[in-house]
Amino acid sequence: MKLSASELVLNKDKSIYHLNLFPEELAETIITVGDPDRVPLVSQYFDTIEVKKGKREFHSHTGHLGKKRITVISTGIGTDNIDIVLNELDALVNIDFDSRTIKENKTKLDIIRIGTSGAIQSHIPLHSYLMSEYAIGLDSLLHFYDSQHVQHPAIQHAFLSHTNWLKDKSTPYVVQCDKALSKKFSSTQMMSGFTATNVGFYGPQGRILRLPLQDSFMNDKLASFNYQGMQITNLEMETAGIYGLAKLMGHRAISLNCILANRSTGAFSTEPEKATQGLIAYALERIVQI
Ligand code: R1P
Repeated sequence: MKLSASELVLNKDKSIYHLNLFPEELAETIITVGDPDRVPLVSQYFDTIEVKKGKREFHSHTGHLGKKRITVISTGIGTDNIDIVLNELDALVNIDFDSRTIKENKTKLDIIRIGTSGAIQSHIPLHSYLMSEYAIGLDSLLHFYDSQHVQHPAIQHAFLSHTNWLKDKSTPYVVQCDKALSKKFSSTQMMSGFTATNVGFYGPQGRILRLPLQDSFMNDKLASFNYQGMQITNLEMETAGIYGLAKLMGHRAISLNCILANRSTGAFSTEPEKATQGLIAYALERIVQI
């Protein structure tokens, strides 16, 4: 089936609409970061950089580190942006832009998020590295796709009843990382966690500046949720969307978080850049070995 101009949107030069990339400009190993300024902090380690592109919040550098060809791309904030980034990355490798048809032989991407996050358990120190084994999406992104088969309904039901979750907010979905990739990034330096992904930084993460919350105990309930020994460790804004869409599309994804805040103790890092740089170096060391 031929995808119409309104479904597969290309720029005049035939690059993909938002990411502004041509298929040949994308590597099969992709690092996603939220902040566009983090892109050069990753690519500074590359031996060579062949492509530098940018449009809106989506900035990308493609180059080589050793034998590995890597694209680092910024997603901006939130799973709404993840919908754009994951779909366009997938289109770049699995859709033929000339014929506007889906390719028969699919390419599997490795997608590694290097992000920042706030812990909700008091024992998780600032600057620790946390890999999301599972993620719970408190946004609604995955429900727009035929996605029941990649969700974990038993955990979702337990979460709904433990938190007395207001359905007006969302129906949470639970998704898992790629297990093979998780092995590649694990070490004694890397904690394993269960990440909650939400649609905002303030109310949706239980922060009160001036506005009262619908549930002022939300973070306590998230922290005390325990499903067969599995506890929610941290809050951020992309991981569940990345895991869900990557799995549906047949890609492998892993989310690595540098813990910059502890919401339980009220602490925030005084050296966020240095801490994040450490995680970038850690991730790149392992990416070249994949
Ligand atoms: C909020 O400040 C942003 O930081 C975290 C959240 O997920 C959200 O995107 O990740 P990044 O530092 O990777 O953007």
